[in-house]
Amino acid sequence: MKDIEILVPVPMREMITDQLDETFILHRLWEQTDPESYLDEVAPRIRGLAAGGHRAIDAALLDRLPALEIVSCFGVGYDHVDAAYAGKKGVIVTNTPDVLTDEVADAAVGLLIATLRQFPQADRFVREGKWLEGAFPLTPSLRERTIGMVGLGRIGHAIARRLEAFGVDVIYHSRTPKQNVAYPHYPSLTEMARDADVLVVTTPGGPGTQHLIDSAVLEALGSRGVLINIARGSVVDEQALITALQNETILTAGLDVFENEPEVPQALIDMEHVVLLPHVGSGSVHTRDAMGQLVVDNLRSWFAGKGPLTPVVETPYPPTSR
Ligand code: 8YV
Repeated sequence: MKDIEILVPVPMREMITDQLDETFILHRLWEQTDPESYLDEVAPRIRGLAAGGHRAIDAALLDRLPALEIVSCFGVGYDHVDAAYAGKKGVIVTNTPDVLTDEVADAAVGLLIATLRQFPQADRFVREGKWLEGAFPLTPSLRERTIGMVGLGRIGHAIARRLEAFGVDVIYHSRTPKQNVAYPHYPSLTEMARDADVLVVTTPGGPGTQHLIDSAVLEALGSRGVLINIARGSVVDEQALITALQNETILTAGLDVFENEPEVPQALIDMEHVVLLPHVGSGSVHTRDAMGQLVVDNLRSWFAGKGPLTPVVETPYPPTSR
């Protein structure tokens, strides 16, 4: 495989690039002084791409790489990759499902509890010496809440399973009901929001879910309502959320993702009662290692002629007639 050329457009963890270096010829695009002319020079020979970060792998880039066979993405979400177009061109796209499910589910439950019980604020309270002046104010609670899962894929399911152990009711919204799932299904998100007092967003990003959580959904969630988003910033209309928080249309929010991250609107930063995380859902050494290994293993498996390990639905393998 030493003659196979792989493009890495943006920096990736060394445990990924070191292993790819051992197996393939690696082109680190971000290290080039003139990346555009470098890409022009190597493009005809590129057969694989390792996609990190959220740099768009769009139709224009795919068209520049005529020999491309596979795009191996770091992350379960791949809304930055035009997978449908890749599929039309016969290019396989892979992601890193399963290996991050438990970590992200742990993070979602942690964020939910931290948001309700205001643990980050309580930590600041201790550090600022305020405890000496009096007790920390009482907080909202997870008790007697109904949790509305927005999406019930692998991660949504893992969160719901954890929440069952917390003794709260779980309901869910998805386009079609899931097989063998006992939680009540709501075809209408607004109706579910009316019956829930927490929404946990776990749907994939992309055009199909753009601003799914809008002012009408937040209005339906109501003044006891809490929004938790560990999916993609694009799923929530951030401006509508800011307005709903400012007007106390909903109670609070815990957000790990943002529409234009790493930029976070000042209006959210200024709100003491919301909890904001820097997209760390899968961000443990253990889980990022497992994700990185799957990025490497997908490329190795493909170029060993054994097929991709985790192809996305838009690029099934073996190919079906599409
Ligand atoms: C990653 C994620 O942090 O898997 C995903 O979809 O959002 C995260 O686990 C991200 O993809 C890394 O850039």
